[in-house]
Amino acid sequence: MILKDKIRAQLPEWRERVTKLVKEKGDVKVGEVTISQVYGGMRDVKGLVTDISYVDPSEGIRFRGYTIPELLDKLPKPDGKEMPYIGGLYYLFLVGSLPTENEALEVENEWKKRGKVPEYVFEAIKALPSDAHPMTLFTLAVLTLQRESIFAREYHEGIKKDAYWEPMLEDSLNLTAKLPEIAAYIYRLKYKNCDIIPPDQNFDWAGNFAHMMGVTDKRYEDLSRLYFLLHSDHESGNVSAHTTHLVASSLSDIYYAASAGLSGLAGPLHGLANQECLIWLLEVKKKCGDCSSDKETLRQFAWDTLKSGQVIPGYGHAVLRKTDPRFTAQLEFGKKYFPEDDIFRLAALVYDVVPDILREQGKAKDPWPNVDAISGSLQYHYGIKEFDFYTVMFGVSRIIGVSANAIWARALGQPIERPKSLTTAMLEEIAAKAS
Ligand code: AMX
Repeated sequence: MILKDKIRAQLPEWRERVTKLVKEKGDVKVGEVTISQVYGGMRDVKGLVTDISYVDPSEGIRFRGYTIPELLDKLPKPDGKEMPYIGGLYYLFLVGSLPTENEALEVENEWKKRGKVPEYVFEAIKALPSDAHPMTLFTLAVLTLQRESIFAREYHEGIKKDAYWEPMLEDSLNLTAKLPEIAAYIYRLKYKNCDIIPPDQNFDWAGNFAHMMGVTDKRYEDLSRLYFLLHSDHESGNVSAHTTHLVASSLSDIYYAASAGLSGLAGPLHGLANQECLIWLLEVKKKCGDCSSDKETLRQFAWDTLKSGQVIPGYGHAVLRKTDPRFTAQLEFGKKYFPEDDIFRLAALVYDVVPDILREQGKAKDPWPNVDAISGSLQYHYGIKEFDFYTVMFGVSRIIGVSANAIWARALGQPIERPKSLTTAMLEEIAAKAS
């Protein structure tokens, strides 16, 4: 397999680089930790390493050094389509360099070979009560697949440590291959009377998802490729990525680790934010129609939201200090294909109005939109109106990123995570000594 060969070829150099850095410069400080950080969710504590993505405060995310516009331009695309193969993105994450079309197709073909979802997964999902959240179904499906883990089996058979990454790669390919079908199955089971659309091998990974969702507009295939690319990775410190890394650091396999990450993604402060944004936009629409002739009403509505103590969903960012390029990529998509869509126009108008209001309010460090400010409105346009499902799509995409990271963490022998905790009395003592 090309992926395995290309990763294996890089490992001696990578391992030497990391060993040398740790051995010769292991005592060099990369930062300090304050009491606010200890009590404040470890915000900005530099304690993790990943070479797959980096969020630059002024530029937004880079994947393996490439910005979003660069990737949308350079990654290989299916014939006649505008958005790239996700197989090509996975290749980039795993190998570190841009794939040729054949290399992207190699990953897509691996996924086709490994895509069959065992019947017991569907049975497990169907056994849950009908009001179970789609994220519960999705997380359970991933966990159910754990019995397939090649890593777990080979570990118990005594595989050598420096080969751990190989079954991790096999497991990750086996898992990611099945995600589009599992997700679309959950959607059709819950919202379309269990009228399941089987996969079609003629589609690429993301196109097949669009097909199985039952969206007839062919453009939705491109939106799926775009969506899965944009949500795939975002450094290692966010909840889904960090949880996956933490769990995998105990040498749990990717099924255990990714399902834990998905449980974190299901929280309202993380993967649920996109649905909050859409709900807010729908409230705006109820209040002031399309607002296009009346920005003042929109302004008033935004101020009312702030004055009632709520945040404007989709605006602000922990790291970025300008418009999130993942927002811009989706805005461009909507402008190109459905500029007249009501909700999309409203999302675009909010972008004209809200940053000034947030600046005037003076609290948010970043008044600009993040990825969530618009993603729901694009799904809404194509008829995916069941908000609860949006986080499942986010999860499909996020496992691309976290599994790539987990393979590399294992290849570089990253150890079990074990930060140290202190008591409040100890922190008070440290504070007293410092003053
Ligand atoms: N509307 C109103 N107030 C906002 C705001 C917004 N969109 N964004 C930040 N603020 C406020 C904060 O609530 C905070 O107020 P406080 O001092 O009274 O507690 C103050 O501005 C400073 O916050 P910050 O340092 O600028 O932001 P942060 O790094 O603490 O948080 C984020 C970042 C995204 C959680 C925050 O901007 C926010 O709540 N935005 C709205 C919700 C949202 O879009 N969430 C998406 C999260 C992304 C994801 O995981 N999917």
